[in-house]
Amino acid sequence: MSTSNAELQAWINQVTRDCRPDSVHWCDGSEQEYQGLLERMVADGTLLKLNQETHPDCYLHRSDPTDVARTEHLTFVCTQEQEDAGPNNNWMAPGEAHVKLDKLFDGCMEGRTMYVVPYCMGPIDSPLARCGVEITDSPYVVANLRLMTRMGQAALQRIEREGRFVKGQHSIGDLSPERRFIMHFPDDLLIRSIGSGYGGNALLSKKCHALRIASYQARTEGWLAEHMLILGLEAPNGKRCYVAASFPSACGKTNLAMLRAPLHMQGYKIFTIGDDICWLQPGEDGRLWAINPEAGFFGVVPGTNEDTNYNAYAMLNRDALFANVAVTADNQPWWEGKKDGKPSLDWKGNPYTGGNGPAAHPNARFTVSMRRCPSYAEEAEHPRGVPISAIIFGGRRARLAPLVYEARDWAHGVMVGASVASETTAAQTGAVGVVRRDPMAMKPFCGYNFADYWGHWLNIGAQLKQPPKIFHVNWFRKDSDGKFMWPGFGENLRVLEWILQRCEEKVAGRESPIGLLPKAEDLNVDGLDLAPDALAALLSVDSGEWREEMEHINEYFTQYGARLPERLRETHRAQAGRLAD
Ligand code: OXD
Ligand code: MN
Repeated sequence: MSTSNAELQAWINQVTRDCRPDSVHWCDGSEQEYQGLLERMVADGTLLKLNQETHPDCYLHRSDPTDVARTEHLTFVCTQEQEDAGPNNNWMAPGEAHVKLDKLFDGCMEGRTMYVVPYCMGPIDSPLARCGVEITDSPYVVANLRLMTRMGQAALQRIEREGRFVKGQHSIGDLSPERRFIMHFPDDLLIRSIGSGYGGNALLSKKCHALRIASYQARTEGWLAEHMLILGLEAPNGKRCYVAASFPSACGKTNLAMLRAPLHMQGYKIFTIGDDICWLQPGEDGRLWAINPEAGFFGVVPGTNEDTNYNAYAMLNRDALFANVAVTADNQPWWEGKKDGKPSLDWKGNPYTGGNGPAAHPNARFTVSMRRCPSYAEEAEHPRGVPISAIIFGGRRARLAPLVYEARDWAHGVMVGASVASETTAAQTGAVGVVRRDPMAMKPFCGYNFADYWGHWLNIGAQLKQPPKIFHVNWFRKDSDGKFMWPGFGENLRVLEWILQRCEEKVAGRESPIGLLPKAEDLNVDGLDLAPDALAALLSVDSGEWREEMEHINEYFTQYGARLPERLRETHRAQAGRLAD
């Protein structure tokens, strides 16, 4: 096959010459092609068929044990000037990066098939959507892309019509962490990734394209590419509004996006539009409009059950690809937090004895098409997207941050987002549970200098006649015994209810130096088994601790030097001043 787009054809020819695959396969995105790939992977052991009676069309991939999470220390943004990548990114000069990568890619596909995968991020006819092409030697990556993107013929046609696309060159190489790099060249809309088959490193459409490259592209084109879920919230009166929420990896975006109303809040419904990435653009009407560029979910499996995420649990029983879960004696997938069955083999395929760590890897994943989700909303296909009423930032913080508060205005909201901190999780390699700054949950994903990014956020706000209100939430506050103070999961709807009421100006907030908190009587806690004083503690602001926090935020902002927007400095100063009063 070939393409009428000369740039695409020339790039494919070049990669073919360099990587020397045995054959080249252009993906059309058909069901037949998908089934063929699955069969081939079952035959060569890349995939294991799970119990087809209980889990029809479900497969398990056991990855190399050194390749189970994103590797941020091997991820680079390669701009001409280091300052453009900023202190938030690892940087390498493009020339040096290409020399290194050219050596690693040289002949790396010998004996393998090279797949050419055109894909579209966003509804195929949406003006907010953008296209890309991933070249990969991993049929497992291709199968995942089929679930995660609109891939194949229609995407290629759009590329041929528009001419512009993001290039992603990927090879699993020899899977060695010594020879693993995930490099981004934003000026060339180019990604080159080698040595990993893990989703965040290898499905280049996701973090590499839809966040790192897209954030850079969005800055030049006047939109935002964010690490956010999108949900539709329908109130008992039938009115729907849309919320975008940003939390660091493995902090419950998927659970919130698919939340099912608990019994006592049956009048409410949540509709899922996306669980990880959101592209936002000011509309002509002065509102902020959002699309989910993805078409599937790549979620964390452990902890998922009927109670924590009813909808996700329901969609995992067919047409799903699992990575690094355990299996039961009758070959059903199993993970920590699953309420039935017991593991027979662990995630590495060894007999599970109970003595050597969890049965499923803590970052075990599922990949499944969005359409399989019972709460999936048709609006996810709307070319124009959905108008956003509220933006929520959040982090995983055992102390300090109250359950919920509202920013005073857009600029204050940008400061709130820019100061997000969270404890690290298993989604990235390295220590778990360490508090680090993760502004807008974009620390691993912003493709350029954070200072310029915050400036861009401020500019976007200035274009909005009806900006969304901005909130901060923390589901993870712990008491002095280390127990979570808030039940979380479905009960988070109570917080969404307050947010909705604030958006509709139905309730007033309580002023505090850090923003507006709910008045205790406005947060519905009927029937909740909260420890005495827990609500007061969850909604309290300790000025002393917050003064310290403002110092830490200031130290963090100082790294960005003169590039830090003055407006952000002022907003920080004003909040520090309110806390000092
Ligand atoms: C993800 C992540 O996989 O953030 O979504 O790591
Ligand atoms: Mn994510």
